Amino acid sequence: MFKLFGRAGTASFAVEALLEEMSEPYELVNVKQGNGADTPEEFRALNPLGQVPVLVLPDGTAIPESAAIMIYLGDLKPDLGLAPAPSDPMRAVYLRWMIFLSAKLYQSFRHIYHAGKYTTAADGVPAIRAAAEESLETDWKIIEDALQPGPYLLGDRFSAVDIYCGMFPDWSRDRSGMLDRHPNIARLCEHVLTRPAVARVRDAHVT
Ligand SMILES: N[C@@H](CCC(=O)N[C@@H](CS)C(=O)NCC(=O)O)C(=O)O
Repeated sequence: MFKLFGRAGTASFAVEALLEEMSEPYELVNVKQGNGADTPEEFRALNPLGQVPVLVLPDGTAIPESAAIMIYLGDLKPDLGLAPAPSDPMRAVYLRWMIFLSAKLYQSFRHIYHAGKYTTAADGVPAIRAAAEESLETDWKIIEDALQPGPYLLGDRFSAVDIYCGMFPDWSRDRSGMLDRHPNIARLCEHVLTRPAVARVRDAHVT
């Protein structure tokens, strides 16, 4: 069985939702924020960064990095159609969005919520955070434009990357304002977050 190290309000939401979508059983292990003494020894060995999510495969292989986990799981049961096959031209588009979400949008959020980790200046946090808020606006605009005609990132084809994408608006300080300004993202959320498998886990992640 899979073991997922996660925490409410983090990217373990997307992984849990994908596992539910696949009807894959998993054990969820809650990891407290930080990498302190109360962080399970087992977890620190799996990810020295102390970040969640980390998925441990039935054979014991550990995968940190949310995009890697989403890509791995999306490919696991091809019959479910959760990811374009490697030979499908849409595969490149799919990978592009997985990486954009992980390397760009997620990083904008990290710079907002963990701003102190991105500066050594005693008074550097407000500037890091302000730049990250601007960066985030750029990211939303790029996603919004890509969702035309939509409704998904691969057009009319739902895939695992939409679950990943649909998670991030919940992290916005002003979710409803952001979605008002980005109707295509709002539509994607409407489609994705109402899927029974996704809705089942979302309540535990949204406060
Ligand atoms: N690149 C990593 C980032 C993971 C990450 O930032 N996780 C957050 C929760 S959403 C975390 O564990 N933060 C605690 C920390 O950075 O100390 C991924 O995509 O999984």
